[in-house]
Amino acid sequence: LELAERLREARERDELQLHYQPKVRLADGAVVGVEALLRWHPQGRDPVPPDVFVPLAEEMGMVHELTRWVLMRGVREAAAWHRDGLALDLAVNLSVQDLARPDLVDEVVGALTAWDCDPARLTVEVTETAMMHERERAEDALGRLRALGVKVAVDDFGTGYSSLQYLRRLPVTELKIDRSFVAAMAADAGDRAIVEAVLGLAHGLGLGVVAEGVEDEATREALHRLGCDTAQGWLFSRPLPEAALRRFVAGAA
Ligand code: G
Ligand code: G
Ligand code: NA
Ligand code: MN
Repeated sequence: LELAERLREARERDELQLHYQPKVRLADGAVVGVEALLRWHPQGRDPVPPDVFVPLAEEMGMVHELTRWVLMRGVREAAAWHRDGLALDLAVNLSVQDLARPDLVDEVVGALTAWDCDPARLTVEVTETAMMHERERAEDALGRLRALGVKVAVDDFGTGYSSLQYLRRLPVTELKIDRSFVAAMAADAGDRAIVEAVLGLAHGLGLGVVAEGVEDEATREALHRLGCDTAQGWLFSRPLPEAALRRFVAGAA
């Protein structure tokens, strides 16, 4: 309960931060985008990991406040990168509760307008479980975002309850292959087969693919051989604070 009270005050107390994990194009190593990941460091305490406080915020019905903050901060920083000539896409995670509320699209538009950011530079990441849970509203909200030019990624693909039929109907542009399949693919033929099947599915449907959780060179190599476009993971970079991200991109260019 104490943690919950502190979370309510985290924004006012300036305890939230965004870190950015690079998404790398495998063909040439270029950083093509970043995923924004929320960090919370309560004053005078250890940081609380997002897989603890995001579910807590969901329980408390305050995840929309976090999402609004992430959108405003992330889009503001992305617009500054673009003005500085850094062509980086920004991906923001949405929770299932974001899909269920009627003001999501207005809020995304509000952030893009406030910072004068090109909608085509923004991707929202939604887990397949969240999409399936909120089918109707997800289809509506994501369709409206797509119509504005915002891209839609299916996060943690392969781990949730999903229907391929529905995937075809949803306005998605990208599949993110969950790291549980990617981690061992260089050594495990079964995992490799799954990754290959997802790549085939994505390409057949005209979708982009991001492999998550690439931690070693052998995995990068295997993904590149299988025709995967883009990857994310500790091999390239951990999620970084904004200033460190700029240094990373400058070094990779
Ligand atoms: O940042 P880390 O890699 O530890 O993320 C752990 C989990 O928290 C992931 O499932 C990630 O999607 C989720 N997460 C991180 N930042 C956000 C955010 O801004 N919004 C939502 N909804 N989830 C987030
Ligand atoms: O659920 P989502 O895919 O949004 O979560 C991203 C999570 O994965 C974050 O917690 C991030 O820190 C973590 N992550 C990113 N790259 C790697 C990696 O290469 N290995 C591992 N183990 N975790 C990673
Ligand atoms: Na994500
Ligand atoms: Mn993921």
